[in-house]
Amino acid sequence: MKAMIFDVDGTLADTERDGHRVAFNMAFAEAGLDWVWDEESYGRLLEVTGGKERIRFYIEGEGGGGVDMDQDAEVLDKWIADLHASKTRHFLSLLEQGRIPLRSGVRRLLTEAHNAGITLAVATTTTPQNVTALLEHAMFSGAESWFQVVGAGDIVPNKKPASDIYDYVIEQLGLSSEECIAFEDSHNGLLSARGAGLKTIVTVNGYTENEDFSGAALVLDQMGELDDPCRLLGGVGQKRPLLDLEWVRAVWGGTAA
Ligand code: XBP
Ligand code: MG
Repeated sequence: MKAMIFDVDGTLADTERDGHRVAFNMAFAEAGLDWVWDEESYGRLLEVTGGKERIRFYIEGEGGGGVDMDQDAEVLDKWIADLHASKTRHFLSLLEQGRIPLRSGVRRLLTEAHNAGITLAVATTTTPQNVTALLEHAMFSGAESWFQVVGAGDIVPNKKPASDIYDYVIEQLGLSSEECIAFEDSHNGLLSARGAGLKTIVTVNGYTENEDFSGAALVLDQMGELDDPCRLLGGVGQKRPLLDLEWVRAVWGGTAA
């Protein structure tokens, strides 16, 4: 096992409910829109990955939501991109305020892997600046330097569940999919990683816990800490208190029991 490739939203941190969702609503209010994405409806909107894609999905689902759907496609694209840029500004400011911590066990596992000389990488749908800011504010200043490749956002044509972002990261790493393992939190993310031929460990969260994770090598509620142990939800493995490098290697090698 040469590399560990991490999803960001929902996997490294619970960014969606108290981060992205809040930032979308702030951008909507700033733009004078009366759209409000509450916790429940946002769960349904998460079916579509990518913030700009999610806004478009919402507009289409709401029959326009006050937006003229017959306008020139380029004008609509620009309007969505501007609204999304405002959302990103608000999201970055939430991160800067330290409002979004890493999930349980994330810092520990990243540190263990880094110290063991395992290559680390990111494969995410979110905007690249969001990754930089999350690592900077939730992990430590300069933490992004631990990651050899950060594959993010519009760098590939198709977002998750397409495998494009994982294919891109694997290629940039100069490795084969057999030499890597992926970490995801969602069905869409799992499909993306599996599509790229990666064994995948899933740590679920409140929005994804009831999704279909067939094909995952291991499903846990979280990576966990000794005083905040993880729960085994699926896949092969015996009850262990936390996801450490030894367990990851065993899952990757198919020897976890
Ligand atoms: C993450 C996403 C992203 C974020 C918002 O999915 O779907 O769209 O919700 O980020 P994954 P942007 O964890 O599967 O990569 O607004 O920057 O797109
Ligand atoms: Mg995710």
